[in-house]
Amino acid sequence: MADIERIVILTGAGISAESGLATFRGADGLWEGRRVEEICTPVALLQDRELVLDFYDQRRLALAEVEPNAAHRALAWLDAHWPGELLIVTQNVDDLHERAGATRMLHMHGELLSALCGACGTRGGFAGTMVGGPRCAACGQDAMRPDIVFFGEMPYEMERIEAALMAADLFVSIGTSGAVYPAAGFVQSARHAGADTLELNLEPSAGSGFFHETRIGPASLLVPAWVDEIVAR
Ligand code: BV8
Ligand code: ZN
Repeated sequence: MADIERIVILTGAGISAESGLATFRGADGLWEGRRVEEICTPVALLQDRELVLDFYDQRRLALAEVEPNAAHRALAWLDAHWPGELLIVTQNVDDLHERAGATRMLHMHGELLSALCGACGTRGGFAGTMVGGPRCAACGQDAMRPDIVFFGEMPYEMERIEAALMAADLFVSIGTSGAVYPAAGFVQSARHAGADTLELNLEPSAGSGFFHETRIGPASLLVPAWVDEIVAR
């Protein structure tokens, strides 16, 4: 690999699987028999508000039962010690990267521990349950929703992400099936901009063909090994 200075790391549900959080498209990838593509939409929020709020309430409450795993901790260590540019772009809405200590990161699909007012757009930290929950503190309307990017909605911080991909020397994708865009297209953007591209995943993904290298295995083993390798270069 050429000299590496600027790294972009994309993570998906697979990095949190060994912490006990269900992935989307694994065997357990359904919620009460519904697919995430059916629940995670603005229409579902309008038509079946309680079901959507409960889907996120349950996942928000489950955060208290889980801990970051060795993969989150290895990335947090790299974040703290890597002298060059580094950005962790997570598709995940859990707080396991933060709890492991990562700081140079962003949640492109939103966060369980944040609420958004559908009426006035106010966003803020939220830790409770939304079913029968509070009204918006800013505008007083009963329009609180999870601060989650639904299908058909624009992911957060896309300009910052695209700038990082254009400048990257190395793009690493960890624990994602490559099923959801625009995240699934990041590898192509990075590669087109001249970055080396590496995939660490439990099984080949929809995007594996776009990576210079794919390593197959659990994140808790592959990620610490990759961090050791990149700092020893
Ligand atoms: C947008 C919310 C445009 C949070 C999510 C047709 C109709 C409508 C839309 C579209 C369409 N065609 C394409 C689209 C666009 C759509 C899309 O891509 N749809 C797909 C289904 C075809 N995308 C969007 O709508 C996006 N927005 O395009 O906006 C726009 C443009 C201008 C203006 C306005 C709008 C928004 C996408 C975000 C949707 N929100 N989630 C939540 O509920 O969590 S998506 C959801 O899936 C999650 O966020 C997750 O991040 C994402 C991807 O899932 P993965 O993280 O990859 O998880 P998955 O289970 O799939 O895979 C896990 C992987 O880990 C597996 O490969 C497995 O092997 C591996 N693994 C398992 N265990 C381990 C492991 N790896 C390592 N170690 C282990 N132990
Ligand atoms: Zn409001």
